[in-house]
Amino acid sequence: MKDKILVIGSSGQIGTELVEALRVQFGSDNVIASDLKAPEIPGEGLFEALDVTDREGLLRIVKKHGITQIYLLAALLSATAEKNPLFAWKLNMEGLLNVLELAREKHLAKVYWPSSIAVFGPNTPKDHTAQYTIMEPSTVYGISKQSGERWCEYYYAKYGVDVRSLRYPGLIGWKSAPGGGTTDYAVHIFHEALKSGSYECFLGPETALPMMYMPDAIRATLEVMNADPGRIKIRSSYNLGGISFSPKDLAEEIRKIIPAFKISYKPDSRQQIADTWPRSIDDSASRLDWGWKPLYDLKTMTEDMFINLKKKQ
Ligand code: NAD
Ligand code: AKB
Repeated sequence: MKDKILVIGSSGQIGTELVEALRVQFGSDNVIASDLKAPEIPGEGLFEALDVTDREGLLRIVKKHGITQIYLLAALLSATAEKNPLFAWKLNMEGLLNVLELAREKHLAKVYWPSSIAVFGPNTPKDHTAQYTIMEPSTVYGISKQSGERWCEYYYAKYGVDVRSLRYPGLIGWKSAPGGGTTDYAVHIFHEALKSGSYECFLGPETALPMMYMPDAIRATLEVMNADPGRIKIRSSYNLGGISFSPKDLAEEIRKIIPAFKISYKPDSRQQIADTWPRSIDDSASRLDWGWKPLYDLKTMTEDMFINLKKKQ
């Protein structure tokens, strides 16, 4: 059967880039973008307005296009979710359950749903955090991702839904703005470095977190989805490692390109969230099972961000 892909939440930070990559792999006509809001720059392929909590609307689009795979990206991220916890729970859980149910009923070939390092919590060991360890998230976002992982595992075990997932770290890209997370400083800092030569960071200087450059994250997503099903041994979500750095480390790297760059620190409520997350991730299961290997480090990511942001100016 021909692959027909639906990306839900396609106008966001990841969706913008994932849709592009999927259209290269499957052809523009076979990838349908969908979101509450249309993309800022209309892409080459089809777009459908969709609220993922509207089950009937979702079913209508799946039938209309003969969808065989869904990538579900619509969610509230950590910082935004803390402002409206019950709405975040509703969107993050209802969206996932609608997609998993539909995948079961309509025998979809595959589902992709991202989890996050937010599944870990204050009692989790912080360095090289293992795939299986203490997971007691203290944010509503983390609780929804932890519960989502259990649901993915359940739908695979009970109904054979081929659902695959990665625990993304904080993602950094130049093509689109981040959508309300705790790791967003690591994107804003590049824009401000070019615009004003300085940045006031909402996390403290030593707050190291797991991060990843967007091209690595997109490649990881395609690789885990293209892997032979027998190689996907974990059906909750895979730890995914990239780079680990603090605001101070990133500022030092930026100064290698913009020597006069200045950073100041004014931690806000996002600091409390960051303090509960790991500093670095052990992704050996991803490496072993489906061959994961990140390509970018702090230096190459910083250089590439500036090259592309300068071109965009
Ligand atoms: P984002 O906020 O940039 O994009 C989410 C998109 O979903 C937005 O375009 C929004 O309009 C859309 N949306 C919201 N409610 C919707 C609804 N009811 N129906 C349809 N669309 C709706 O988020 P992102 O950074 O692209 O993240 C995508 C996924 O990846 C999320 O599940 C997020 O938790 C996960 N993730 C992201 C990161 C990161 O650093 N960006 C890290 C870990 C996990
Ligand atoms: C956030 O900060 O909420 C996201 C994430 C790590 O899940 N970037």
